[in-house]
Amino acid sequence: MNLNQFSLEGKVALITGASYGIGFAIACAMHEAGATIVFNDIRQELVDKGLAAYAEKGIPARGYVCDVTDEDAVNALVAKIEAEVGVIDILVNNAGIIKRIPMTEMTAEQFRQVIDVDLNAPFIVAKAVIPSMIKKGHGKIINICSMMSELGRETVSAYAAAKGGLKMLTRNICSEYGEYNIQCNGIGPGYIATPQTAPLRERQPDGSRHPFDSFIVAKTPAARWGNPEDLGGPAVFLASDASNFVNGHILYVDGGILAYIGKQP
Ligand code: NAP
Ligand code: GCO
Repeated sequence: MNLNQFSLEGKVALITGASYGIGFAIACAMHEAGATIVFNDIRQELVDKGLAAYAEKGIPARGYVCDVTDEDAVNALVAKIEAEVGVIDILVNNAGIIKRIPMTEMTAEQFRQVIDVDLNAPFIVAKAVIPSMIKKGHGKIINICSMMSELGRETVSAYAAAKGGLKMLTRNICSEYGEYNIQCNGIGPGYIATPQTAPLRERQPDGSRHPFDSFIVAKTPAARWGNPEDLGGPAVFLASDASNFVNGHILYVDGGILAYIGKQP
């Protein structure tokens, strides 16, 4: 087998919201596979923080400030990247937010905010990069979905609706642009230790583990939370030629949670 098929040499990868967390880890893995890394974040201070973190790892990433929900800003970002770095070969729609509020207490505006970042923005950014991918004759789009693309739970109605929609947007991009040699797949991380899940892992006042922390460990065959680095290899696979016949697939990187009923208490 030709292992070069996993190489990203010569490819430009845009990872959204990648100053830290899952996006940062995926960008680092793609750099190691040879990709040129470009990322955006919503504020200059975050972009600066990200640039410093990439530099510390010897990664010459390019960072731009852009709110992925702003279509004009996204179109300008893509044009700027194409002019300064090159056509985007790989897009990772990673930027995302969550609001954990019981549905009957969530305002419609709060619901809309989550849908805007977690579903509308991946549409906007994918729409902006696809034309150049078609011209170039290939492209890879990776949408960061979630276990909540498959399951619900209390307080995350907007997030689950968005991530469920993102699963179907992934399949539709596959359906509409597969003939142009564009592969659009999703990664569905399990519970990963990042700032987004920090509230679910906070130590209790008595020093004990958060009940949700213990719950997730019991529900995971791997008996641990995931690390952002666990997502690097799967992302490189879906960004590489090794996955040129994989399309419309959601690859769950969850330590086995979705396959497991959970350990008996
Ligand atoms: P995170 O730590 O909250 O990082 C998300 C990043 O996206 C942050 O840098 C955030 O900036 C940025 N962002 C938010 N809104 C943005 C916008 N409008 N424009 C540009 N950037 C924006 O999240 P994470 O845990 O790394 O998760 C990354 C992705 O994985 C998300 O899509 C999340 O839903 C998904 N996911 C996470 C887990 C998990 O367990 N952690 C599991 C499954 C899926 P700010 O800091 O300003 O918000
Ligand atoms: C939550 C968590 C999850 C994870 C992830 C699971 O509140 O349940 O934040 O939503 O972030 O999406 O795959």
